[in-house]
Amino acid sequence: MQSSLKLVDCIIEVHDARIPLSGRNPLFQETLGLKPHVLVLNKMDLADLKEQQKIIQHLEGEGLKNVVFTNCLQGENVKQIIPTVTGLVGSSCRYHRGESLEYCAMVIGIPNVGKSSLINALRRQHLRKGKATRVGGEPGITRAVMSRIQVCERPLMFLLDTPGVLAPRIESVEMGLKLALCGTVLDHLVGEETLADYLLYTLNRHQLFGYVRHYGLGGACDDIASVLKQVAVRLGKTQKVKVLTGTGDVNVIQPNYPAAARDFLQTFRRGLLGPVMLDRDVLQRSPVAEP
Ligand SMILES: Nc1nc2c(ncn2[C@@H]2O[C@H](COP(=O)(O)OP(=O)(O)O)[C@@H](O)[C@H]2O)c(=O)[nH]1
Ligand SMILES: [Mg+2]
Repeated sequence: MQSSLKLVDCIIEVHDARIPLSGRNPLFQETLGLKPHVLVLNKMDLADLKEQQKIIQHLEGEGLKNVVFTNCLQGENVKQIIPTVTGLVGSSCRYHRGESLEYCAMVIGIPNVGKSSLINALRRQHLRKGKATRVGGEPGITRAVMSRIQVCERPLMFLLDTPGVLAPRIESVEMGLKLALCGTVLDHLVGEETLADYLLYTLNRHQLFGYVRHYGLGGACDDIASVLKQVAVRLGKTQKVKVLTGTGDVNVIQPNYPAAARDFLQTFRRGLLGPVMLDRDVLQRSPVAEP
């Protein structure tokens, strides 16, 4: 990735719009410094963007001036990216070159934020061609084969068709949990039940009670065991087990907690529990510094 970055005129960094302030790998910023950079906050359909201006100000404070919110599944705002890139490359004096020269951009980001989906969406929008790269639900499925895809005629612009995969920067346990909720870290590394517990805590704190409706629960609850038990019963994920007691065998219904936790997480990730802003606490904690 380091060597291909040298050939690139612009970096398109993709990140998850639900965690606009968490988990980005700052490494390349030092490495690249002067290269034009666009931050694409993808999965906007899953994000609560009521405080979009605050997010943009916050990112500006970190020196990120070119931010585009997208939904790569619907192609929303994807059209804004290439004009932003050409504008940046055109106005950066280091890259003032003859008109005939072509541009090359590279997509980078942490796993599962939608890098491949963005490459596909750009290709669809600009050349009306179908799938360019594989898209996968598990982090790290993209293979390392380097070729270029044309994404624009005028100016002639190419995109490396293999995104650069960065490791997320995990500064705290909570940041790690947010990253895991967004699917950027393999679930089993955290444990699905731990993650489900953090999800329930977050939904309650943000007063997002869609889960109560979705699973037909009696009401909001902050006890994960109780919620998962009800979810398991709802989904029919239970099993009868014989328990030996002093007075003989008794059949008890045992909920399948891991299956319930998995369903809870999947339902959340599909957006069925409503949009979220997992970095709301960061936005509230640190008021935007005056320039
Ligand atoms: N809801 C939603 N899902 C998306 C969006 N973009 C990508 N995805 C999904 O996110 C998952 C990871 O996408 P992928 O492009 O493979 O991510 P990569 O690992 O960064 O290349 C896939 O299941 C995609 O369908 C989006 O804008 N909205
Ligand atoms: Mg990929």
